[in-house]
Amino acid sequence: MTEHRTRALAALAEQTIELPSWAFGNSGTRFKVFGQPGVARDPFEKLEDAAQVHRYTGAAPRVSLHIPWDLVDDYGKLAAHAADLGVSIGAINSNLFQDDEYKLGSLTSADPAIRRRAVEHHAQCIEVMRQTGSTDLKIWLPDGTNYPGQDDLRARQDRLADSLQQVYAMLDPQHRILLEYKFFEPYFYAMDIPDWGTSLVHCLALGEQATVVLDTGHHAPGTNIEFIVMQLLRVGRLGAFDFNSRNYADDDLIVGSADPFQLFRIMNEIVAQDAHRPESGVNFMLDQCHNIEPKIPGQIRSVMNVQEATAKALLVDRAALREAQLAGDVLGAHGVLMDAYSTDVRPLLAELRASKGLAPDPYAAYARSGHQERIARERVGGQQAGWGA
Ligand code: RM4
Ligand code: MN
Repeated sequence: MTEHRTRALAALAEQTIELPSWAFGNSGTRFKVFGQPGVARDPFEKLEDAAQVHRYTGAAPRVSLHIPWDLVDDYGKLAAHAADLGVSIGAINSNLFQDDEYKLGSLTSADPAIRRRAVEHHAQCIEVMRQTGSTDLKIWLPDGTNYPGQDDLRARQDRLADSLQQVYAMLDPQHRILLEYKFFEPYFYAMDIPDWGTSLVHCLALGEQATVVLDTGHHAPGTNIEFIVMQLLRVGRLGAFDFNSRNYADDDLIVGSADPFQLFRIMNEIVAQDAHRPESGVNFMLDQCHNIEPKIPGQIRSVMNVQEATAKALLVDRAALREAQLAGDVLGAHGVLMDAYSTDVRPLLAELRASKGLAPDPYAAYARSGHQERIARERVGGQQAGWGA
């Protein structure tokens, strides 16, 4: 066990988790957006909040941006601000769901002028990547249809393939496309990228710089997500996660909150293929909104939950597991996994944090810091950032 612990500590020390800028703005339900005192008013303040999460966890050094929600005049200045705070800019998310013209589709639209506009938006995002040093262009396609017969499903795929090809052609060599899928919403009959298979088919057609992003909230209930993780790793196309927790729909709750065992099963497949290592290229991002809970502590809790699931996965006795599997020892093999899952890894993570000069409990350390009270006091005036701002 001590040997496992040592290896787990070394692996955990290298693990990083990317934070979404939109987690730090006001958000809510379809019915009401709840404001909170001290919430960031612009992308610069969002980065300051993200830097707090990194300061107490030591594991969250990058922040994803959403364009145009995080539009600024000078991206060089924003990147420099991030660097001053000890963080950097991560994935750039495009936005294809807020313009009236996109009602019937963006990259899939039957109207060539609308498709061109959607492609051009990605040129703008790629420019932001160049100015911020970001390497990941994340595309979540909200396109789809509500009624059978509304549009030609095949034609929509063909138009999508063509639009994506144009976006892909604009990438620099170090850039990647992260192509996200979602089984329903905002449209309810047929989404144009509803599942990992469709995303993968498009990525394979595009080329090696295109990879799939798996949002844990974007599957039908009961879907075996860890199987998808295994398969995408097997073919070298798992580019990133959007981590969150769902109960009913795309709930965007704190990852691992309702089903920590699912998060463990996912991380177990990751560790089994060594994809937790930074060289694997898998970007472990959060995609969450904190509607009723405070934002910075919500992100800290999320990072801690990913770390706990990873630590447990690293403690799985792989040799014993393989032996039991080869011997056909069904319950023995299952027991090896459950032993790791049942381990209290909080002391291990406290040790990891001590080795980085951090407090053992980042959540408590942030609460003690007085930062939350300070931003509530100081951030007065101006417009708080929110969904779409
Ligand atoms: C989508 C998807 C994307 C996110 C948007 C705002 O459901 O998860 O990742 O950018 O929401
Ligand atoms: Mn997502």
